[in-house]
Amino acid sequence: EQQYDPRAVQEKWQARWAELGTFAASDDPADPRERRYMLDMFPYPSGDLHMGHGEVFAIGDVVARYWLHQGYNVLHPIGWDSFGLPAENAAIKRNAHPAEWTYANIETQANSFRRYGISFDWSRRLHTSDPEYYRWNQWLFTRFFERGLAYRKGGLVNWCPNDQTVLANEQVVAGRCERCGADVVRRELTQWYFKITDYADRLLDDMAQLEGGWPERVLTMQRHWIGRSEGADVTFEIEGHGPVTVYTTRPDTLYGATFFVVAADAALASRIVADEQRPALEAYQAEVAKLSDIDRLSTDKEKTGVFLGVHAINPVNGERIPVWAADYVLADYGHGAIMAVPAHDQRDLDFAKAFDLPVKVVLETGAEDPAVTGTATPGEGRLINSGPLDGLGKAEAISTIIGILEEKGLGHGTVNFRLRDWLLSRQRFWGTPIPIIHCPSCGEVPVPDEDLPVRLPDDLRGADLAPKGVSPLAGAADWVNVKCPACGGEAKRDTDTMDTFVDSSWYFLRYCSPGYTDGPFDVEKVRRWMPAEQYVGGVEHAVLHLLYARFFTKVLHDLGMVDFTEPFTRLLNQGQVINQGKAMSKSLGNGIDLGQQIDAYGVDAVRLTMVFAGPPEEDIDWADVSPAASQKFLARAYRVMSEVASEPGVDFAAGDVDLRRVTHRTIDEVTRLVEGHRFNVAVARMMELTSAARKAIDSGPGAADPAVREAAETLAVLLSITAPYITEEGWEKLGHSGSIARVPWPVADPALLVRESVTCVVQVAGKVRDRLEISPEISADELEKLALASEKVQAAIGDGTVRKVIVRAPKIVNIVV
Ligand code: ANZ
Ligand code: ZN
Repeated sequence: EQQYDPRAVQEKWQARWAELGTFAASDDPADPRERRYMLDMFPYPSGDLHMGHGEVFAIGDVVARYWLHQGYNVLHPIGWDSFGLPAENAAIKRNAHPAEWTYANIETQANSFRRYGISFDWSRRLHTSDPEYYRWNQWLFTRFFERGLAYRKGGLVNWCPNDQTVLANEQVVAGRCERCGADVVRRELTQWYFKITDYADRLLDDMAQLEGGWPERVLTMQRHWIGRSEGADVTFEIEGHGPVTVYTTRPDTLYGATFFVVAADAALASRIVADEQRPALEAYQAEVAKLSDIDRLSTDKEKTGVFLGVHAINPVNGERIPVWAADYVLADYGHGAIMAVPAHDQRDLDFAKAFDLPVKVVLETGAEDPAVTGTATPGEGRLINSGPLDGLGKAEAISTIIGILEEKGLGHGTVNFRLRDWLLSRQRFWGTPIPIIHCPSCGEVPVPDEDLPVRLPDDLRGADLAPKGVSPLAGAADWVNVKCPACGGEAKRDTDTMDTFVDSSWYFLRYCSPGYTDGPFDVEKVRRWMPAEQYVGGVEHAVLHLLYARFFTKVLHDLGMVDFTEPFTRLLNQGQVINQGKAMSKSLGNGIDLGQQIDAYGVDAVRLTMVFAGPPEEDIDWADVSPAASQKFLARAYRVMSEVASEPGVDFAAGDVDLRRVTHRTIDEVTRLVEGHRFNVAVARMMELTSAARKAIDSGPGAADPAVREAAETLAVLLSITAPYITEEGWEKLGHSGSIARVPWPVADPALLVRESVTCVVQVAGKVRDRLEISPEISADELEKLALASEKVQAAIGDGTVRKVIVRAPKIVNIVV
């Protein structure tokens, strides 16, 4: 009985891999192998690795190791997304510097990754909180700034009262801070933005390149987030206040506008309100400030608003319509004001009902009068009550009215996006300082490239970092006060730091040349490795990180630094690891610790369990899987490898053909299953091969048959992509030296894939009349039909009547006449 000690074997092979450089990607331009880049979303160093990491990296490693076996030059790097709030909060609590907590956790995770046996090229390791890394965030910011793609503006922003910092729109989830869950409020502040809206069209159009390679739901989420709509800008005159433009997707309904609504919190509302209505407006504004956009846009929410005491003039028919302020119109979408068409827009109709405003139908849709039913008719129809548009259909009416508006200078066709510019400044410490110096005479002056990085001061700690609404950096006078690089006068550094999503928007490029000092990355090396063929990570990044990374790539393309426009060819979103049907959490007490699982079952069994549990996209309920069963299977596989009694290099062709057929069918299927990311089914096939080999040893041709060696070697290579340690050990037992990781993936012999056939004897009245070559798995019914269809059998039956057919599939058919 072979004893197998996972811990000893793990340590042995970790050392061996490092020594052999097994997983080092080659940058040698003469290396003839085709390059492939396998990228996992890099971790945040919040503590030790958890079960979720266990899953992503186990899955990513199946692909990386498979490619290595397929002979690719594989880049599979690792690094840490190591700036961010948790480190800062920990530092405040412990009166320490955030770097202490951060780098201690990174070491813990790095050790766990080593133990977990992921095929990383460790020489490319990076940490975004290293000055050598964030220096290039600053350099890139400066390039963006020079092109007008980084700018500062005042406006209403999302503010997390708990974290005391602003948040990007993408970080507000259902009105709450994505990090801490506090209700987000709106504040008027001057902040830095990236002009991602300049790229809205390209972010949308380039998705054509991702069809098929990215999950459809991620593409849909991005499409919605970008939110392109086509419509028209139409200018109304507000009596006594001049022209105001609205955005509408339905200019065809212009004759049906019966009132006008301004966002309660838009400056326009305060500007045009009549004196007698001002107190009412101000009271209302105080209420609206407490609401999130989600609340405001909810169709279920009761409609509220205030009449502003002024009227607007419909540009096409001169009608006077009342102007209201309401919360269901948002200040920062379109123009922050709308023409309300209650007959054909439900929210306008709800508002009209609430305040007893008129409803005018301008589309004949066949449905009943919205004023009566309370249900607006937003669809298609023939135009009525609409002057020159009467009788037209929707599309025709839209182009006609746009033509009329353009001719009169009262409007034009336009495109609108839901996407807002990316708010990137944060009032926190543990991030990349924004490399701008504010000079009273020169304004915003970028720090010259040769003075980068602008390092974080290292004397701030503990309470110095406590949130106070302005960046902790503002308290470091020595750091803040500098000379203006342009005029030499007294000036001050910008004290905000960058959103950490800036760090993760280009880290995958840095991996291609991590030590590079002449720029963020070596353009030539990036050209060779990128785009990353496969990216693996959680779907929670569908609109944040993945949109930002795509945006950065396009800007870098325009800067002439990369020659592609999409960074990730294929994306796989793994499911979550849950327990007892629920997400793991401290409060539920259903947490599972990755380290403990590894201690109990060994790395291979845990990794195999992750991969075998189901399709990679689906959640794994740890209560439903069995690492103990995985461990047992691995022991069986290892025994097969240990018991092979022939020498390496024997001629497989001389081996037992039945076992050879199973082996080659397994190769064929597993290859296709791995290519199609059906890893769990691939593992099931490997289990079948193990059983077939076991049987051949025990009750078949025996352990010395060459086919047994072929099966065992094949099993070792196939299984090594998800159980690396035991297969390395097995490979050694099989008499080989070196790592199994670079052994060529086996190729199925087509001759052995041909389905086996057996000979079936057909008797008529006790005499053999025909022999049929058929599949051994044929059903009795099918075999009976085949036998009766045989010409020889038909001839033998002649005029007789078939009284009975006895089928013993697949060997004999007996026809009684
Ligand atoms: C009149 C109208 C008639 C509209 C109709 C719709 C149907 P999307 O598709 O999302 O771009 N709208 C415009 N600006 C708004 C704002 N700041 N806050 C809330 N709603 C706003 O939506 C565009 C439509 O949403 C516009 O078309 C406008 O209502 C409303 F039968 O104008 B519509
Ligand atoms: Zn100056």
